[in-house]
Amino acid sequence: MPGTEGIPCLLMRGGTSKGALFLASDLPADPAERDDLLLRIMGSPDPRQVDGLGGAHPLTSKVAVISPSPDAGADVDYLFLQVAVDTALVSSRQNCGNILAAVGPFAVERGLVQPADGQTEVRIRMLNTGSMATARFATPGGVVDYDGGPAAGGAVAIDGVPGTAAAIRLNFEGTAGSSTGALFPTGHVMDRADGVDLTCVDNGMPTVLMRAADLGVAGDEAPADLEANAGLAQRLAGLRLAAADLMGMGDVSAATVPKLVLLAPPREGGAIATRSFLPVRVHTSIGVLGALTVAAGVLAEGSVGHDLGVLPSPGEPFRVEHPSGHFDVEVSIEATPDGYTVTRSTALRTARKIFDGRVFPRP
Ligand code: NQM
Repeated sequence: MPGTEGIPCLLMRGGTSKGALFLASDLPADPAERDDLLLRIMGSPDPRQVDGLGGAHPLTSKVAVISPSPDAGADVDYLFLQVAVDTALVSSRQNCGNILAAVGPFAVERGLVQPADGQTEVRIRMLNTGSMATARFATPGGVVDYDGGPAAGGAVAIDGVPGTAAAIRLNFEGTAGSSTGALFPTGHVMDRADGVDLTCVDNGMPTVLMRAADLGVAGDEAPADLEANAGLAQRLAGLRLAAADLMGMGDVSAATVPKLVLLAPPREGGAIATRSFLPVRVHTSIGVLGALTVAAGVLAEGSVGHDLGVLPSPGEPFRVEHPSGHFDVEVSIEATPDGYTVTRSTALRTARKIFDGRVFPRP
């Protein structure tokens, strides 16, 4: 009886996000029952999530459900669930590349994958979108090194997370059009709605790129200042619905996708400056798939952002500037007779095991 015995749970940071990770076999199989339980575990709905594990922000109210994969090409299946903070909503419509960084280590911690002595690779099937990722991380002596010792090649820092930790290299396959069927789901690299130029692009995260200047902002504001701009929020809400329609995404009024990203010329030597809307709260940095998607969109000639950006030479990382610094991703796209295809999507993250125990949900 879960209420009295608790449910095994690993609380982890993945990239710039934090979430509760579970074995699928420890949760109800029925999605409605599972989601009801997760709301109680995270403490939603409540703006402070005071009665649960959630951190009162979409970036810290996340859940991963992991199981051995029946797919011969994958080690584990990863289902990401966004648990809303102040509404009773759990959504599987979006993926999360930050929490993904914690999935490989979780698979080793829970015995789903046999670690090597040195570096371990875990093939992860992302159930939300059907795309694949390979995570590579240090496991000296068969134990996950979170801190970044010699087997990890030392410790690295990622902007948006204090301190340093061991690198986790994420290599993606099949992210183009993962939720919408095409990298540019409207069939164009640029569209227009409500008098604003848009690039609708999906390299793992359906996203609407717009020029910050077209919305009357500079694109370097602090997240709290953008969130306080009621006129901007109202305009963006309408643009999001219009863009989702163009992308064939149906009714997204209760969904967390598509995301919105305001673009501006880089200010700190990167390729482009970004402010991402999740879609209401503003990201304190940027999502992994969000950054891979921004890069793919901006690289395409004729897109919103292509002329604002300072594009890297082929083979150089694409530096996405965001509110807490920058995020280097490696993305290559190639023009095809039908549009564009993505030939490379990789990113570097870190993760940490914060707490391993049993969680006791409110009744
Ligand atoms: O884009 C936030 C995050 C994310 C998603 C969001 C993510 C990604 O930073 O891959 O990681 O877009 O809601 O955790």
